[in-house]
This record gives sequence, C-alpha cells and structure tokens, in this order.
Amino acid sequence: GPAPEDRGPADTWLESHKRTFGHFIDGKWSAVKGGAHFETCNPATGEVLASIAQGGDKAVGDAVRAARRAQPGWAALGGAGRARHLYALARLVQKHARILAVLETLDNGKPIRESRDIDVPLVARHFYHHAGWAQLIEDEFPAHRPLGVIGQIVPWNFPLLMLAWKIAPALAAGNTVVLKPAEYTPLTALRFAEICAEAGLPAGVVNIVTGDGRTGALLVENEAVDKIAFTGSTEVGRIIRQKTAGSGKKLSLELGGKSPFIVFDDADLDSAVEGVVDAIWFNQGQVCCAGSRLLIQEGVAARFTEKLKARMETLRVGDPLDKCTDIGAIVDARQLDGINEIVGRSVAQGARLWQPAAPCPSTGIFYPPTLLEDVTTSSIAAQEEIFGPVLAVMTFRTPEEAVALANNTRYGLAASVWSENINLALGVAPAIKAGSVWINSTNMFDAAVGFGGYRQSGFGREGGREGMAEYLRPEPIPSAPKAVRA
Ligand code: TXE
Repeated sequence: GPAPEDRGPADTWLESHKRTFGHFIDGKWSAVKGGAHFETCNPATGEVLASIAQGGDKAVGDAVRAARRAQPGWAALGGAGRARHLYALARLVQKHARILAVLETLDNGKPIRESRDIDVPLVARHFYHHAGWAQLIEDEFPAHRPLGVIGQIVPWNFPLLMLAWKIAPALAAGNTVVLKPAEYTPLTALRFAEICAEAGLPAGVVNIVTGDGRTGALLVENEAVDKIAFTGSTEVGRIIRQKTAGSGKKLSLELGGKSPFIVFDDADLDSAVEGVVDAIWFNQGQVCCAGSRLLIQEGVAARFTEKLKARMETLRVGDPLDKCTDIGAIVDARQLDGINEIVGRSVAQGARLWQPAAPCPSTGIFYPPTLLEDVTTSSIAAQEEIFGPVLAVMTFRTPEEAVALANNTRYGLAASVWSENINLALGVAPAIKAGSVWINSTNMFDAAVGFGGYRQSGFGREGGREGMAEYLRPEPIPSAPKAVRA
C-alpha cells in the first residue's frame, strides 16, 4: 500500500517550540518556565508529543481581560471587515492542511484519511461559511449585537473541527473568544493560534488557554465571560449548567448521545452496511452522534448481521498515519478503560460479544470493531454512551416499535433511517426525537445546517442561522420619542 503519511513537518513544528507550549493570550505566547505542565501523548505509540501548560487563575484571567479589551474594536470592524479575517483564516487552514491533519492524527489517534479528508476540509468550510455570515450580518440580523466575550470548552474527539464550530460563528457575530482545548488533544488548537497571528487577526480576538477540567471550570466561573459554549460529556454539561445558573451567562451545551441506526426490511442492505461502518466506526466510535444502536427489522436481521460481520472482517485496525487504516487508536488509556468496563457490564447482563478475527496492534491503545448482540432495551449496552467502536444490536417488528425503541434513551442527538420506501422513511423520521435525522445516509454535516440535541444531548444549535443566533443578542431599536398629545 501507500507509504505512511510523512510526520516530518509536524515534528519540525513541535521542535521549533522545543515541544513545550504556553498559552496564546493577547496575540502572544505566555512564558513556559515555572508553571504547571502536563504531557500530551500519541495514543498509537505512547510517545510524548509535547509538554502543555496547565492554565490557572492568572492565565484564564489574563485571557478573558485580553478578549474584553479586543472586543469593541473587533465589533467596530463591521461584518465586512470581520469577513476578511474569516476568509484569511479559511485560506490559511487550507494552506496548512497537511500539518494540521498530521498533528490531529498524532495527538488524537484518528486515521489520517479522516483528519485529512474530513476534519480539516470541514474546518476550512466552516470558516468560509461564517465569513459569508459576517458579510451579511447587518442585513440578516438587524438590531442584534454581539454578546461580548465567549468562553468555549471543546472535547478531544474532533479537536480542530469543534474549535471551528465554536470560533467561526462567535467571531462572525463580533464576539471575542477564550477557547480551552481538551487536555488529551491541545496541539491543533495551538497550531491554529499561530494561524490567527499569520492571518493578522487583532491581538486578543482569539485566545487559547490549555489545561484540564479545572481550567475549564475557571473559565465557567469567570464573571466577565458573557457566554459559555461547551461540547463534552453530559456529566460535565450538568455541572456547567448548575454553575452558570443565575449568573446571566448565556449557555449552549452539546453533550452525549445513543443514536439509533434503523434498518427496515426493504433497505438497500449493502448501502446500509457501509452506513453502519461510517456511523459507528468513524473516529473509533468516539463521535457524539455515533449510530451506536443498530435497530434491524426482524425479517432481515440475520441476513444483515451476516453481511455486517463479513464487512467487519475487512476493517483494518492499526497505525493512524497509515493511509489504509480504517480504525485508529482510542484517544487515551482512561477512555479505553471506560469502554472495557461498559462492555464487561453489558456481557454480564447477557449481551453476546462478537469481534472480527484479526488482532489489534499489540502496543498502543486500540479496541477492535465490536458487536453486542441480544441486547435488551433497558440494558447498559442499549442505554449508556460507550464512546468507542462498539455497536449494540436490537431487532423490531413494526415501524411503531422502531420509533419507540429509537426514542427510548435519555438522549436525542441524531438518528439514521434506512428504507427504499421513501414514504415509510419520511413518516418515521419526524417521529424520532433527535436534532438530526438522516435518511439512507449518516454523519452528513454542513456548516449551513444547525446541529444539536434534544433532552440530555443538550440544547442550542451550531451551524447555519440558528448557530449564529446563539452568539447574538437582540437589541431594542431606538425610536424617536413620540410627541405627547395634550
Ligand atoms: O469528557 P469531558 P471526557 C463523553 C463520552 C466520554 C465521556 C468522558 O461518553 O466517554 O464523555 O470524556 C472539560 N468544567 N464525551 O472526560 O470531561 C475538559 O477539560 C469545565 C462526549 O474527556 O466532558 C474538556 O475540554 N470544563 C463528547 C471538555 O470539558 C470541564 C465529547 C470535555 O471533557 C470540566 C467528549 C469542568 N468541571 C466526551 N471538566 C461529545 N458530546 O462529543 C472537564 N472539562
């Protein structure tokens, strides 16, 4: 097969920083000497990639103050002025696409095919799209104002893409930001900070503060932050909602999921098998909207699982930099422990485990594509987000039963419906309580479409007009005082 992706340029960049990073605050790197640090590792090999600053009170405070100082000037540029900066960011993401993809793969473990062909192109698309919103904002949102300073906390599964989802609309609307990347995957956010400088973004408009959940909590608690935008676990989302209650901060939460993938008797089974591969094995299943529950209509259940198992035997688990790899590394050993624990409890509850014959690499953090069959509706496998390459399989008889099963979790992020009968699919789709429902497809994202959840999957939308509205506040239109008649 093709040679593995060349990691040389990524290593050269890391070495240029002596593999030690401060925060990016007010357009400059903070000093790296003395402060608390932690290591970020390559989960496929265990190698330490870099030493990362653990942000405390001072870093978070400095970053929020820098963002506050920069905000009036940024807003005063007007939509057309901000659009020029967003276009510059989009173009530079494209210019540096290779190094961003390699850094993402090194830090996260995702296959290079995904970071190169999916993550980074969607990042550029997000900045281009929101440059368009900036251009139009005065016309499309008359009598609206930016919120001010936005605190943004992102997870490790799509580090740069979640950064783009957060930063692009915030900037288009005239806000400034302090973003905290996840502790497992800070590298692309730090490389993006340099892109901001290269694009000539005014100092303080984008600030990156690294650290773990304690750093995130400091951002949430900071009184000068006007909105928190969070993507991550439902547990942390609950804590953030409690902490911001009564603070006046605006909040959007994008949390977990247990999304159904529904296959009707009359579905194109071969296409649906490829859909399943994309739904649950994309990014090792570490996807908030992963199709992690396969609901198959009884008549085709045996035939479909047979086809699916045959396809699973062909999936290649291994070196994420290898262009032929389908399934890369799990982000961190703690995440792998979590997968093992839930799978173990599921099997103890009676689920039947099936995995393909090929072994995983013996070093690094890997987990094979996995089916849990004979899963009952209230069991752990059917209810808990596993956030790994593990698919729970259930069957149903009627469309009504499929809808009931689909809605039978505490989540509601996404769903996928497969049938060659478009009337059936269009009848079932709106009955599913989920933010996105795909028909005969899955994982279709676009910067122009609002993405977000129902129920414990969170609230607020990212992308498109709805996503822009999350970063604006309506303002009363000043009107001339009316003459008072005597
Ligand atoms: O997420 P956390 P973790 C789910 C998934 C996964 C589980 C645990 O099921 O197995 O969460 O992952 C920051 N105040 N998802 O522990 O902790 C943290 O530093 C403020 C689903 O990694 O939620 C990171 O930047 N911030 C999900 C971010 O929150 C805090 C993506 C997410 O980390 C904080 C990730 C606090 N108290 C995990 N504690 C999705 N919906 O896509 C942590 N953070």
